[in-house]
Amino acid sequence: MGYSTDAKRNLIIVSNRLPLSVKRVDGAFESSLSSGGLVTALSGLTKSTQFRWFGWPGIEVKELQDQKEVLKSLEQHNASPIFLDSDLAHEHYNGFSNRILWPILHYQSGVLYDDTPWQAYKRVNELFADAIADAAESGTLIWVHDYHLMLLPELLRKRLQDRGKACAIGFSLHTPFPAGDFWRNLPVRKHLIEGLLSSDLIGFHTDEYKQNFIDTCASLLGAGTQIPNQIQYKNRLVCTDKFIVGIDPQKFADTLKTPEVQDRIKTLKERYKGMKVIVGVDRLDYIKGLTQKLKGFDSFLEDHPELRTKVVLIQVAVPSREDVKEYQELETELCTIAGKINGKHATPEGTPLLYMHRSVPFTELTALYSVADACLLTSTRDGMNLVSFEYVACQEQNHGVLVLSEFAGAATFMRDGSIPFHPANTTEMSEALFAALNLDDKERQRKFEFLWDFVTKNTSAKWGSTFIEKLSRRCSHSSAPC
Ligand code: ADQ
Repeated sequence: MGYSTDAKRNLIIVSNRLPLSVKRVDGAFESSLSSGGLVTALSGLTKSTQFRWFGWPGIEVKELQDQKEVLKSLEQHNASPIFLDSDLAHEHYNGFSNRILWPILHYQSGVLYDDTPWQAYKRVNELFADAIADAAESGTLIWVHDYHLMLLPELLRKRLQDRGKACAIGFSLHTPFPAGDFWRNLPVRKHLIEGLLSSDLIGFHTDEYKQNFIDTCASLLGAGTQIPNQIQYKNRLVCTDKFIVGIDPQKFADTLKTPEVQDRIKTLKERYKGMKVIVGVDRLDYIKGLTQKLKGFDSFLEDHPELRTKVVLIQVAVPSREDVKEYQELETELCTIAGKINGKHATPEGTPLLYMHRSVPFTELTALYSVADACLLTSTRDGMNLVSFEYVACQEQNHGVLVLSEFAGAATFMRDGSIPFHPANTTEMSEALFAALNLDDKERQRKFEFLWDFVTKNTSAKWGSTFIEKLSRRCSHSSAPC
């Protein structure tokens, strides 16, 4: 049962959301590309690999006739919708995945738990398993993504066996996996781990997350973990590994060359002539450390009052999970802090902080990355952080400096090329920022070359093909060592 290169038929990608959001406009259904780290990573893969993508289309579609229309409109993008009613989708996505699981995965204390969202989480994983078990053929590689679907490998394996289909199941976690004891806070911790252990291959962003997972399997389930990267559980061998997720740097290079972006860069450079520009782009999420970032910038301006008119921080905070209370509260808090900072440091010449709570078009994003002398990323925890890669991809001309929290997964690989700091330490952040803006040309070039080499070598296409290749080897020899 080898893996054929007719990958369109033989590779299924599964994520909670499809990369396309469907909307009803004047009675008809329209789809548009959605944004986020997973979409960025997997869209790079579309250049090199063909696959069918399963996920929720982001809208409730009740009528059968309407479902057929959505199905047809997504078919041209090789996307297959899994329809969920809105209450169930809400409880699964906001209730369990984002309010209970996400904080645990990112070391947030004060664990929440409630049975209703947990039941919804299980139900949605079952519905996904039903749809995919029907669609897969023997020999199909099934690559499941992220924390919304941790039960899926087990549910799917059972259904595939019942249908007599032999498929390889891979799983990639896009968040950290927390250390030792932390995971035990979650009452349903065992179910989720057992769900994952029906995979043939589990991928993590860093060796640290992988090892945390392996240790948890040993302590929680007594799984055999003596051989590196291998977990022996219930007569199955599960392989684990680190796969460096990346971006498609060429897409940024191509966009930067367009007249629209070149014009925009010129305008921005004119506007900020004689000033240093710092950029920040983050989903509005507490894991991105935005509160810490604004406080650190405040500290920086207090430490260097002479720079108030010479430095600007352009912070894009992309709206995210707006139905979740914690995110609404964070948004209010950030607006207040941003107002206070400008109240304190503004001069008739202008304000040192531009806080934008909205999404910006891709062309504007690349122009901002390109004109910035530094990029400040302050995650308190972050699976990888692809914004750090994107900034580097847009800095081939200027060799801007990356100021990167040591808690972003990306810091594991980019430490030597960036200026690292602890995000809770505002003094350290202020010093890191000052150092970045005053780095001599030689050191800036050295750091940049290191980062450029890393970002251009570890592309999303490479990430995808490495994972798929390894998964296809598991498909051919499921008992072979990892
Ligand atoms: P995210 O938490 O979403 O991803 P990140 O990795 O930084 O975080 O990716 C964000 C992506 O969204 C970037 O590609 C960025 O360009 C895009 N984006 C940001 N603002 C945008 C805008 N205004 N318009 C369009 N696109 C925008 C999760 C994990 C990360 C992990 C990724 C991938 O939380 O830790 O790196 O998945 O695995």
